[in-house]
Amino acid sequence: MGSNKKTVIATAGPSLALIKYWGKNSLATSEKQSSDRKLHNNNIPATTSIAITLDTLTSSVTIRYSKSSKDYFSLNNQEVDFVKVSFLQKQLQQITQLHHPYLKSLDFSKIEVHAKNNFPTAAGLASSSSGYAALSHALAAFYNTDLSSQELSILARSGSGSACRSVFEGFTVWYKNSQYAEPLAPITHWKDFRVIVVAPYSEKKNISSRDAMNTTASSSPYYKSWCEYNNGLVPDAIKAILEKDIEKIGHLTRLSYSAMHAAALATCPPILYFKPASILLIDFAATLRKQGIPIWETMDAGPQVKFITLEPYTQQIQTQLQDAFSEHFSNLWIRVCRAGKGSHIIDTM
Ligand code: 2P0
Repeated sequence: MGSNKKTVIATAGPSLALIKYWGKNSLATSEKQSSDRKLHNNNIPATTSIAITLDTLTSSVTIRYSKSSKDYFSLNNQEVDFVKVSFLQKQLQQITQLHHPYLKSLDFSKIEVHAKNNFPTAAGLASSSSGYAALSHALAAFYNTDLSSQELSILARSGSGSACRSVFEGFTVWYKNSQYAEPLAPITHWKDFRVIVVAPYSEKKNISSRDAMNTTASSSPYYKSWCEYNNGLVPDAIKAILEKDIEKIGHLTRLSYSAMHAAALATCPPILYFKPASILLIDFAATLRKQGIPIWETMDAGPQVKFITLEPYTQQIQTQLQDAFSEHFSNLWIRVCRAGKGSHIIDTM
């Protein structure tokens, strides 16, 4: 192993799920535990998810040796607990010991880590997927570990489940019980596929995805049905993406998010991510669909709404959005995204 880099900057885009990950399994209960599994047994999905890595929205992470005698981690220029970085450092150490035993132990001298998002953080826009993918990629490069993309996906997943998908470009699939995501179709596959991200609210969500998933699993009467139902959507969703069938993937996307939110809403206490503007935006999409415009909505762990559509319709949809919402939601935050690259290094010094 060569000496550590002095500075590394990595970037990644958020992974928007069309077919959702919502619920965790433990491999230990179902499979014989090898040391490998013991190390990597968090954020193992109970449902298969299919997602698109977005361009336009980005997380970037810079790592360099600390100028002071302590580790330091900032998110959007505010100091945050280093424990998240230190957890990933330990995971990285374990991956290299298991899979690259010829490498020496990593030199964890004090470092500074600066993470930034160019979009609202922890507001239901999948910033943890892009953030942990960029952080994992930056750490792996900083320590010269030369991980494969599958190993990077495992590392990112240990930080946040959905981050394992942001390692890859374009459309991705993460099978239930798998430790890593896989590429499904590259950026070039479906050039006019678009995601319009609409965020009427910028505040942080009041319940984390992790807690919400665990509460759904432990107290929703529909949890088991949700998992079976969502996993049943997967073969048709893969086919729809490979055949570039917008009607089909739009329909399946709607089925997946609405079933996920129904299962979450049935918990005690209920997990309710919808806010007034979310409902208005869902109605907006339904109205446009009746006019023949291909537009379907999805929602994640927050009140924001994402529309999937095709490039020729994006201008008309944006104009109608402004007409319908600007009076009541002056701060409507809208971004039109294409399929983006997977996590990557943008600079090393
Ligand atoms: C997804 N979400 O598939 C689903 C749909 C939100 C709704 O993955 O606990 O931050 O870190 O594994 O990945 C958001 O949850 O949760 C998420 P952890 P994560 O994108």
